[in-house]
Amino acid sequence: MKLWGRTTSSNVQKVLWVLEELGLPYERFDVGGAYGGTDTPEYRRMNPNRLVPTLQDGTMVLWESNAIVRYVADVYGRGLLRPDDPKTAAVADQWMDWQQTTLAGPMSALFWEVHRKPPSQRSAEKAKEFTLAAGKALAVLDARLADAEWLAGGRFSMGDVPAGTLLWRWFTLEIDRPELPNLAAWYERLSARPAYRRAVMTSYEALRGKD
Ligand SMILES: N[C@@H](CCC(=O)N[C@@H](CS)C(=O)NCC(=O)O)C(=O)O
Repeated sequence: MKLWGRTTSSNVQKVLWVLEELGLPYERFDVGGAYGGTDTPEYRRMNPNRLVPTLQDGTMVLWESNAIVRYVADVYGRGLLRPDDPKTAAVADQWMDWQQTTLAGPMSALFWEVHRKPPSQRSAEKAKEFTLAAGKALAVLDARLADAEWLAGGRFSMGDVPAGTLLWRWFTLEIDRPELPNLAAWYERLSARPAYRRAVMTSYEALRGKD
């Protein structure tokens, strides 16, 4: 497989994580952010949105990170990433959609405010506002994780990947985090996975260099 996307993108990290989780061979190309390369005719033909990630698997070309995670789980990770039971798979799907529609917005606003913006342009007030908004969304995860170890139930699955990817940022940014004990315990479980450490827990120094 071929993956286009800089490793500092959380959406690229989701794909890297599932490829690493399944031990699949792949080649990755630095594209996006400071690397550029998303506005060439070749790239636009693969991904008309000019965003990362893009995955190629043989003749198949796919964009939208969660769609890619579902595809990889379906084709290569049945029973592991993609739960066999359709009801459990539907719950995994639900949390994946929730990440895109509910969590990604406030988390992205927060990340830009406290990390990506040059320090002189950051606002403590906005950081507080965005921390509150992200914390409110994450409280929904915390409540879910009071009844289950993983988002789809008793086992790790693709359902944990999109929201789990954003947790590293949440727990390492310099912000005043609300207490969410079930979320913290889930983050510890995620951090124990070598694939998560390799794909998601990259250093801020690396992030700063190539934003
Ligand atoms: N909904 C898309 C969003 C993709 C997206 O916004 N990617 C960002 C990075 S996280 C991007 O390509 N930004 C421009 C760039 O890196 O040049 C997905 O989940 O794949």
